[in-house]
Amino acid sequence: MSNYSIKHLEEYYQVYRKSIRDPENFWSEIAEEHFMWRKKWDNVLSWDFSKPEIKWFEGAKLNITENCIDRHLATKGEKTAILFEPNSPDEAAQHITYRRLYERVNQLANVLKDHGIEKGDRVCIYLPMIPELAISLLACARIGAVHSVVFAGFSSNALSTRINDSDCKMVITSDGSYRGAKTIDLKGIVDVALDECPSIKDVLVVNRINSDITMKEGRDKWLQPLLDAASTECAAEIMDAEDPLFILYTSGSTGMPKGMVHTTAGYMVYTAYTFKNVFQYKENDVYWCTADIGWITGHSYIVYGPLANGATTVMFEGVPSYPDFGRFWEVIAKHKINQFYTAPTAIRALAKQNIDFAETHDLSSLKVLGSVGEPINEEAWHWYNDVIGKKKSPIVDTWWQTETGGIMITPLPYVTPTKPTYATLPFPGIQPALMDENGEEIKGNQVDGRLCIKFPWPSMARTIWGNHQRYKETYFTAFKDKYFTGDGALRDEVGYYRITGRVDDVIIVSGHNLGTAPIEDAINEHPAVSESAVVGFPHDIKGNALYGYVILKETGESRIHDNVRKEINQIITEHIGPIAKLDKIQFTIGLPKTRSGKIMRRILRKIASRDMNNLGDTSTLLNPEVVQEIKDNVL
Ligand code: 6R9
Repeated sequence: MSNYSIKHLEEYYQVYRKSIRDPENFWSEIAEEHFMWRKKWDNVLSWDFSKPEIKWFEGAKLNITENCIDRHLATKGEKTAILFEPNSPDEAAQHITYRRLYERVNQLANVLKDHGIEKGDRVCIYLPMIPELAISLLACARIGAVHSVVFAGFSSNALSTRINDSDCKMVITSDGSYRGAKTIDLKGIVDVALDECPSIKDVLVVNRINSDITMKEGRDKWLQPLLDAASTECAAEIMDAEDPLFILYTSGSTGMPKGMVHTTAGYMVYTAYTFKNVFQYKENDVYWCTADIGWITGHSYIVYGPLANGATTVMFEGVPSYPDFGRFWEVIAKHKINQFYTAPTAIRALAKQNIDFAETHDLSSLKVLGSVGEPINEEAWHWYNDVIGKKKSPIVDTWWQTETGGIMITPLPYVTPTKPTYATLPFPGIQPALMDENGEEIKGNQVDGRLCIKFPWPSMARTIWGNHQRYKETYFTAFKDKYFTGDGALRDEVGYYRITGRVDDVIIVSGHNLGTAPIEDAINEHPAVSESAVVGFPHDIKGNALYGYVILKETGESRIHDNVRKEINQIITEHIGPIAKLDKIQFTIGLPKTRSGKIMRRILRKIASRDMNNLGDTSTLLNPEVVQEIKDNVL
């Protein structure tokens, strides 16, 4: 019997040891007992990181939608699979049962087939957070088409680049989307993109905002009439374990985005098993992850992981600030959310608001709080723990990546004692290693280095679409026979991991390696500071010096600014040492961020170095307008 749900710390260590001693046996037991296979595998794992080539459950046959939907129908047909909460609180929520999900996925699958989509074809999905988005992923998976979701906040340029990179045949989109008080003309963005995309034959359009759009004759069709005419039965395409399930683009440090390719069986097993354990999901729980399905977090922990467990998963169309900053907390109270999974950037933004926004809502249903996407600073961690969790909902600070497919380092709630800013312990099956600059593994505790993974896990990306060489160079070349994450980490005295940020964020000042995250943590301790970012800039004597961009909770006079500058450096000196003091502190109204909330340090670095003409593409930023403001006020 596998330990599908880990209940206490001793059990975690037992399971972990078993997963390392005999990984093949460990994963095959889980796969065997908890999933539906059309044919079992011939071989659990074959791997060679030097090529790199990784295969899990080779020879097995399955369809992931039979695991996410069909097998639940007998016992959970009337259970809510997807709970849709619209942008406006005045619009009713929708409860889509497993039975209805089955019918709707099959209808769309049939429409795709009618439009010539076959196993292996790529379909681009460019939709807001409405049920049709999740249904589109599943409909593709039903017939073996490879979905490529592009976040519906990306520009036409970013969209056409991604469509062309993977030669998509079709786009599924909507007339527009709601975002707080605004509407966005999605179809207009698609139209501009498609001028550059010769491979697209058909565009299926969901009517979401009833807007007046142009439909191109012979290419564009409203989706709803096609669905209404389609059968609610569609036989699942039987897939090989290693057939691609989806492509998802992630930006690299330079050039073209990387189309990470995830395959079927390993991804399914790993996302399902991590979901069960990291969120301790119980049968009648209501789980909510606030990510967009345009990101890996949404793929793995809104759609596939929860549905494979027969869970109720919430899809939220709106934003945390509309109609006011109490929206998240109102939704938690309304749907009695048990597990809530969000990002530090959202937590920091909400922690800045009047505490009444949180305190006027009943949050007592919460059992687990999750964090993902970037290091969570100490102040935000405590606010989340105290104000939202009332110190009784453990915070799971989950470290992972688009490339890893699923959560890699994380506490298990009610199992692993948490520690602020620490992602804590590796999930079963995950073998982290910290490496030094000479490529040697650093053993023992109380050490820091570059974070690698030594052994394959089922949900790792198998390649970059159309560029296996780049996959090899990016992830398997820096350290021999290891997957290099690009992150730095430290391991404390009990073996807990703390992710210190991207290694390219390490700044060497007078020969000392400084991670940006601990310095920013220190800055954020100042009561007047709401957010900060630190970068290096060239310095004659020190090699590099530190430049801080700081957002204040309230803007004040310049006299106060000078005091705050001094106090920030005092706090840094206390927390880290004088070596980490900032040479320059620029107060700003915002920081350039990616759509998933990550600070674009590349831009900040260039501005701090006065390399203004070469900022690269800023059009995919969440807030491109702050770039000019920062440039105008550079010190
Ligand atoms: C899931 C996701 C991956 C990068 C990763 C790391 C950062 C994610 C984190 C975290 C510290 C955490 N990151 N989770 N850093 N603590 N809990 O975010 O995927 O968008 O590909 O980003 O995000 O730097 O390497 P992705």
